[in-house]
Amino acid sequence: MDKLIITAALVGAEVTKAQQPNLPIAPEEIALAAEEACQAGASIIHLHVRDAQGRATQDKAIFRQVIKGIKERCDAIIQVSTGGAAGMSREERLQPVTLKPEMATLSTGSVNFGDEVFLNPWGEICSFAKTMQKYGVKPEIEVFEAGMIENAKRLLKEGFVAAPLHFDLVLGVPGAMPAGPKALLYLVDCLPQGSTFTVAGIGRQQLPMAVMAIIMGGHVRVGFEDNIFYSRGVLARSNAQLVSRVANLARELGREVASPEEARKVLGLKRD
Ligand code: KMH
Ligand code: ZN
Repeated sequence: MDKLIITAALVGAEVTKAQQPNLPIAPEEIALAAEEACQAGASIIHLHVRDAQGRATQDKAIFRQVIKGIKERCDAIIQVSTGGAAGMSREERLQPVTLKPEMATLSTGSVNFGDEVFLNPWGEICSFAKTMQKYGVKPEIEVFEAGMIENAKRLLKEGFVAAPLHFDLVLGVPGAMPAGPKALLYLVDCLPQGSTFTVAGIGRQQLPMAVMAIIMGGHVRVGFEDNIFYSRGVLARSNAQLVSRVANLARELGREVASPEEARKVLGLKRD
């Protein structure tokens, strides 16, 4: 098995400071949280940013500032979100890709997302993929429902993305694919041969899904974007605390944790 790549999804678009007082929001807070997560074993930072009021934004200037801060502090692979928040326009969502980060997310279908709809029609998916090709950014294909894997295969067939693909299997978003062992096994079974995958369990499913991913040879995403608790009713102290638990579990289970440089090799990333 490859060494375990841990992605830290530090902030997301939906969680608030009222729900999780340790949520990093300001650019310096996000950069510091990235450094701590990296020290705890994360090799990818999945990045959303917020404006001065704490609202989700895809503002290029804020992404630039946060990416600079992270790069000054650690060597993690930066993976910008192109999902942003439900309801954002294609142009708004694509802004951080033009900064040429090493990776960006690519959601390959539409899905109910809590009370909202996260809309990704086919034409827009192609245009996101084309923009990533243009800027030399490796997509992480975000899968919230099984049909999204079929769209990824179509992208591959039509030349919008190149193999080997890397997926993030997100399980447990309210209104989307529920989390559980059978769901995860099914999704992994659907992946094109040679793909790598990360598993992101939402809420209380974060930990059990992470353990399954470790055992199955997949990779793991944790962080406040997906789950704000350490255990039932107990808020996590930091993103790093969640990363650290997964790193320790992986070692206990006999799986080593990848450094950013080792993660780049597994994912076929070339530094610019
Ligand atoms: N906030 C969600 C609507 C991504 O980062 O690309 C979409 C999302 C996916 O978070
Ligand atoms: Zn995200």
